[in-house]
Order: sequence, then C-alpha cells, then structure tokens
Amino acid sequence: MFKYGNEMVKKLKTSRRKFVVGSLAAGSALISSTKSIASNIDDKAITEMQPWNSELGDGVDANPYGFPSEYEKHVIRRNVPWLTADPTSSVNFTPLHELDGTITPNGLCFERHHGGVAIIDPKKYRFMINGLVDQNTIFDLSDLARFPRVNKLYFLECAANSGMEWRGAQLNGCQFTHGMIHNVLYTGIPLKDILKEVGLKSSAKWILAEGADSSAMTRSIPIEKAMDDCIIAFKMNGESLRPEQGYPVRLVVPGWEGNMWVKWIRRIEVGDKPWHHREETSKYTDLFSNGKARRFTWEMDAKSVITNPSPQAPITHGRGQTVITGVAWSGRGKIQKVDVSIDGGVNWAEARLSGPADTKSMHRFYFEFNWDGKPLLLQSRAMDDTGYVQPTKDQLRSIRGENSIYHNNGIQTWAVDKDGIAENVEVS
Ligand SMILES: Nc1nc2c(c(=O)[nH]1)N[C@H]1C(S)=C(S)[C@@H](COP(=O)(O)O)O[C@H]1N2
Ligand SMILES: [Mo]
Repeated sequence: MFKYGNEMVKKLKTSRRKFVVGSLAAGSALISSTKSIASNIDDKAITEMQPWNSELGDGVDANPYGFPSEYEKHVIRRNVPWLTADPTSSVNFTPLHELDGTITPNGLCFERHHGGVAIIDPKKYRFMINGLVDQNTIFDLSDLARFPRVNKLYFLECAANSGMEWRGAQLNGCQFTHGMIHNVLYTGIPLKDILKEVGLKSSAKWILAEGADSSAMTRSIPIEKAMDDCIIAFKMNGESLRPEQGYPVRLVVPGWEGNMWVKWIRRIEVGDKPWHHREETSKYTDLFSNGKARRFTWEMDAKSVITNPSPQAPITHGRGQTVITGVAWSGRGKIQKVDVSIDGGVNWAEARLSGPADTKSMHRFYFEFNWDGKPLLLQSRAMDDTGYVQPTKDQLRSIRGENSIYHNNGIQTWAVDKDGIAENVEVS
C-alpha cells in the first residue's frame, strides 16, 4: 500500500476546521433535512483582528505570473516512485482529490513523457505534411496562425490509467489510481482543414503523427478520425501549451487513448495503411488470457471515480451532511448519468451533474447525503449517451483476464471507516 495516503490523513486531521454561522444560511436552506453542519458562535478567527486585516499586503508587481496561495503547496502533481526507473520516461499524476469543477489547471495536468521534455524554439518550429497528398507542405507557427481556429474542451486519459489496479486494489489515492487524466480547453485548427489545404489523394486511408521529442512518438490514426474531430492545438486553457504538454503544438485526438495525442508534433505522413510502430504493437494493446492481443483499442470507454472522499481526502467533519463528489468521462460521447452507491453497489442513487462539460470531456458530479457515521463502501458508475454503463472490475476481468495493463475502466471502491478514513478496496 502506498504511504503517502496515510501521511495526508494525519495532516488533514490536525487541521480540522468548523464552519461559521454566517456561511450556513445558503447551505442549510438547500438541505433542510439536516442540522448537522457544525456552527461555532464564539470563534476568535472572526471576532479578533487578523494580520491580513491590519497590515498592507503585497503590491501588484509581486508576481508578474500568478501562483496559487502558499497554503496550497501540497496541491501538486505526484509520482509513484517504483513505477518507472527513470524520470525522463515516466509519468506524474493529476491531484484529482484537490480539484473541483471540470477544468484541470495547466500546472496540475499530469505528464507522461517517453523521452523527456522537448524544449522547442518557436522560431525554429516547423510542421510538415507529406505522403499521399497533392502538395508536401511545411508550415511554421505564423502559417498555422492564419487558419480558422476552434475552442474545444476534451479529456485526455492515458490508456494505462488505473493499469496498476488490474490484479487488485493497489494504490491508495485517486491521484494514483485515476490521475493520468486531464481536461483542458484547447485552441487550435481542425486537422481536416489543414489536410484539405494540402489536398488528400483518394488512396489516403491513414495518417502517421510523429513527435519532435527524443522518443519520436509515432502513432497511426485512421483518416476518418483525422477528418472528424482531431485538432492541431497550440493553446491550453487560453495560454500557450506548457513545454511538458507539447509546446508549441500538439495533436488532440478527442476521446481516444492519450498515447495518440502526439506532443511536439513535427510531421504528419499520409498513407494507405497503418504503420504498426512500437507504441501500437508491443505497447498500448490489450493482451487476453488466451495469449492473443486486441489489435487497436482507441476509444476510452465510460469511466468515473469519486474524488472526495478518497484515501488522500478523508471525511474530517464527522457524521451529518456530507458531500460526495467525483468526475466522469467517456471517449464515446457525453456522460448521461452518474450513479453513486454508499453500500458497495447494492443500492444506487443518481448523482447531480454540474459545470461546463461537452462530448468527450470530463463531467463533475455531486451527491449530498446525511452520513450516519457508519462505514461506507463508496462507488460511482458512469453511463454515457450511447447507453454504455461502466462495468465492475470483475466484469472486465471475466473478458480480459488479469494480464492487462491498459484500458481499465472498472468501478472503483473506497472503503470509508467510522472515522472518515478512506482506503482503496475491492468488493465482490
Ligand atoms: N511526442 C510525444 N507525444 C506523446 C508522448 C511522448 O512521450 N512524446 N506521450 C504520450 C502519452 S503515453 C500520453 S498518455 C500523453 C500524455 O500527455 P500529457 O503529458 O499532456 O499528459 O501524451 C502522449 N504523447
Ligand atoms: Mo500514455
């Protein structure tokens, strides 16, 4: 079991905080059946003068580029040290349990590099298209800036997200079990517009996307997808891509496994068949118990996870009104519905979706209930607008065996004890 979870638990328990009366009105009106949100009518934190009331603060020039509050220093990407030997071919994880809403802030987006971060001088950046096109073409950034742009919100999930959980509950925190995902507003050019500009030959059936980093990440993508919703993106959440996320340009392949979203994209070759490179043969394919592997698994199926409470984020307020929240997504469309269970999947209740979300993007759900202080087995189950329902881990294993690494979208269970401490478990 991973240590970090337990350290967090201790920290949070000592910083237990109560709500003040004034902040109560709205909340208690919403859920009238409970009087359990604590009140403290004699709290010096509000009746006494604090330093921030009585001293001048920093001026506007303190931070020309903004950072979060110094009290939020623990809200960072983290890694699992034993997972990879070398940080240049490694992964870190989004702190899902510290986030709310639907957008992942740029600085907290998980990163997966196969050959370290390429640092590209935008003046020397070139993007080439060759192969089965009327005109082999090389674009620089100013050329790309002259195409019409679109803004689209999409999740990116690594195919290996939850991969360590195939054989049983292992990592103690949703950051580690589900944190290979981010949800970002991309600005960029529809790939179809660029392909139309260079002209596709009638024999064009596939594209090969190639990265400019030392791993030269290369993936084959069918032309139908390239002409559907792929984007050549240069902004994330309004600002330039972070170097780690592919600055200056990355490929966005909505709903499909993260590995195909080639970062630092330098070239697209148009061809008539898939290339079967390393990352689409020995990696990112699903091995079955009979020794055969599925050739391609592109779409990320519907999945969800409760982010709070979770092992890194225990319930610290005791019994009474409790907010359960989490995220859900599907590579095939929108999330239609998320159900939550507090008894390990025996009974289900529909959660409430809130916040901007679109097809192939992350959705946020909430479920408010009155906790009686007894142990819980928390689960969430997503359903997308194709009618697909997120399976249990055992249902997945019955088809895929236990040799898999990738594409684990099984239902996650957190056991919460009477003290509010959560642990990664499985129910059967
Ligand atoms: N050029 C390049 N593109 C790449 C990778 C890489 O190592 N090099 N990693 C891939 C993998 S496996 C994933 S999951 C996503 C991760 O994107 P992120 O780092 O923005 O989270 O990028 C993909 N694109
Ligand atoms: Mo990945």
